[in-house]
Amino acid sequence: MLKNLLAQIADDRIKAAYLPIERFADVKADILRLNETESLNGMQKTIINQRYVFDLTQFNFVPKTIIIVAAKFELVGMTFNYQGKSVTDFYCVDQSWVNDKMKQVFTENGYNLESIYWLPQKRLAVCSGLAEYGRNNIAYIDEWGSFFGLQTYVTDAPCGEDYNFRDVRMMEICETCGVCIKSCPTKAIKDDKYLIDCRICLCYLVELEKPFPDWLPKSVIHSVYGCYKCQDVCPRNKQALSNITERIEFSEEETAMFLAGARREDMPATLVEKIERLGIQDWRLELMPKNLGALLENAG
Ligand code: B12
Repeated sequence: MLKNLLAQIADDRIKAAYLPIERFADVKADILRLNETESLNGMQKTIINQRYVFDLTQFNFVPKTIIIVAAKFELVGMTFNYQGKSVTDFYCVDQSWVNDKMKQVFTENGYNLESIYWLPQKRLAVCSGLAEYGRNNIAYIDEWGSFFGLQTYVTDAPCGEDYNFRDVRMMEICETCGVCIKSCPTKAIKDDKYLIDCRICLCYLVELEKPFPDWLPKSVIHSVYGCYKCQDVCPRNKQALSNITERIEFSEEETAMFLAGARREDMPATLVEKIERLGIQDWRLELMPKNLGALLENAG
């Protein structure tokens, strides 16, 4: 049944798996065990104990199934030109249409469907057979590497018996590779434990609406919206990274607008079109002055 519903959304940019709602208890119990077996930092404790709380009574329908959707990122190159400097970066563009399409198909077939962000998305993707963990704590799918986003939904459509459920697992290649550990600019990926130190992960520092901490060598900042070092060097990502076929060029004036913290409504239509193609027209623009500024400084 669920297979038939998902067939109506079939697209080569998405892959989906599903689990009966009862299985979530197993996943949650495994995660809560980390409280005892790992020395978690405050952020990890908050996520595990206060965010990944999944209350079935919050819905106005009886959830029967969790659906996990992996949506391939489109990698779009960006070039910023400013005062004679030119810096390149890339952005992972979401498949933003998936949510609406899921809603439409399930509603048309008489079911309720709610998107929920605060579920252990990577772990659910791995346990449902959709993905495998990499040593860098990111989930991988064979031909896409790690360049995809995850979406999770609950629905009252019955799951049926044709689902997979397996223990959490890491890709075999990671057992002996370790290049992500070596390349992590802030040493957030640890040799002796699987969980990363998320408070020093460059992605976190870049996303934070605060200046970079003093201990961080500014020379390591290489992207406006995150860090790609552990994914860049990963042998499982070679193919995905060769797929950057589109590049958006930002002129001197456009780059200056980003640096000045311009919002969407302050921008000319030509620039709005570019930021909307990337999907950065929201809060992401607020990160531009800090991060693009650092990138341009690094360009000498
Ligand atoms: C908080 C968060 C962050 C934080 C902390 C990330 C972290 N790894 O600790 C920061 C800001 C640093 C971050 C960065 C990134 N994030 Co993020 N992030 C999240 C968020 C909101 C929660 C994840 C989390 O911290 N959970 C708590 C921790 C404890 O759980 P966990 O990371 O799943 O870890 C599990 C495993 O470690 C497993 N486990 C425990 N022991 C062991 C042992 C072994 C051997 C194995 C295999 C597993 C295992 O159990 C843990 C609990 O499930 C999720 C969305 C969501 N709802 O889950 C997105 C999410 C994980 N992020 C995502 C992305 C894309 C990124 C970045 C790649 C973005 C970028 N390049 O700029 C980086 C990757 C950094 C990295 N190396 O992990 C995607 C991942 C897609 C994918 N392909 O895997 C998600 C799912 C968002 C989405 N909806 O698409 N992120």
